[in-house]
Amino acid sequence: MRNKLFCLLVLLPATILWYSCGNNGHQSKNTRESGLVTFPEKKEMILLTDRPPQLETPLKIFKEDFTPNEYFFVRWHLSLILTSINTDTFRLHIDGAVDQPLSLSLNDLKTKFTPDSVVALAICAGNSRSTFNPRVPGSQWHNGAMGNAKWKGVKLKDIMAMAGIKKGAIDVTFQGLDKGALPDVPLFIKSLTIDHALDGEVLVAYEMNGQPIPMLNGYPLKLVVPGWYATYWVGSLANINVLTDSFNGFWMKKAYQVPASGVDEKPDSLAKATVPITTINLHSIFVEPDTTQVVTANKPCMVEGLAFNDGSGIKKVELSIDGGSTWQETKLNPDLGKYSWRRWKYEWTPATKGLYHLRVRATDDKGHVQTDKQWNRSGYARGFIEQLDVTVH
Ligand SMILES: Nc1nc2c(c(=O)[nH]1)N[C@H]1C(S)=C(S)[C@@H](COP(=O)(O)O)O[C@H]1N2
Ligand SMILES: [Mo]
Repeated sequence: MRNKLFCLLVLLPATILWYSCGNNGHQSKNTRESGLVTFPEKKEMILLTDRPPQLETPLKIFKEDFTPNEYFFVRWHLSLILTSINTDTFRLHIDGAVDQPLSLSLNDLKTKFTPDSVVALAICAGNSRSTFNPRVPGSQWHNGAMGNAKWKGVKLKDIMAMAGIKKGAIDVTFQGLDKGALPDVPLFIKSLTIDHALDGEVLVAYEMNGQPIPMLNGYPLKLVVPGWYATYWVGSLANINVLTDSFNGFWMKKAYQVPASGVDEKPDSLAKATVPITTINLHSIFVEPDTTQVVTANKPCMVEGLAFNDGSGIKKVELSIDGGSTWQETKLNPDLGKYSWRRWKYEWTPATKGLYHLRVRATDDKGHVQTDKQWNRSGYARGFIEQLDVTVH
């Protein structure tokens, strides 16, 4: 079944190429969402690029607690991604500074370890990049390079315990089976510190929302790093390596860097020192009303959206209908776990016709509130207060 589906993938780029013409992110949301495409195991998604596939989830899908697998965003960096795999011969290799290198089959992972699961938001560091001002290069995502799912698999800590970590271990690297089209393209290898790898929260997942992980999302195994940007969530994971040095690969030391002082810098004074991006920045977005919806005076309109962060809890989400002069608290949906997004709602009945500037801001459990303005050259970790302009008829 998977093999057949993925023969299609080879043919697809030619047929969908024309969709990508002009899909450069400069259009309004409606235009973007009219150029929807389908890929194997996926429903209608917004196409950013086809080789490698970068597919964005349409905003309307975010009215659910969990993002269905067939709508879950897709982001690969390297062109040669896995399109089929022999699950009988596939092995996850654990090597390096370990007492006992391991070679685990999918069956080993499912039978030799206690399963664990977590509800966690996967969000690309570059989510919402297209809305940075001044604009920045990179994949021009709107808000749909994220999704909330229940991940099931094995604790990385348990796999590490089976291998036995040698003294002096510093970093652990994770590599998938994807490759660049040219030999000098650096392989997609990410690393975590040994302490992080052993924290008991990082999972090697084989299931997403109760199903096998779709091929395009990294079947058969995906590293799940709760609270951290999805750049660490290595898909088609096949090699784990324990190092006694710190890892210096391209995808840690060159790509996915943010200013050492945080995620903020100025276009005319770029930060000199940068560090790898880490945890998910506090942010909240609007999902409804969307730009196609007609809002009428004296009629209730449901304003709703999402708030999320690194797992430090969402204390409250406030909405302003007057551009930030006054704020009211919204109603939060039940908490699905600290690494989940949190849905919020507010029933708004505009009294008069006219243009309203809606704003949303979240406060975390430690009392941090979203900031007013934020920018960095890579368009990462967007976290500032969003505004939605609504014309009431
Ligand atoms: N093997 C591999 N894993 C990867 C990537 C990749 O290019 N190759 N991209 C990362 C990035 S930047 C993101 S945002 C997420 C996207 O996961 P998804 O495609 O399942 O949504 O995968 C991460 N894991
Ligand atoms: Mo990403």
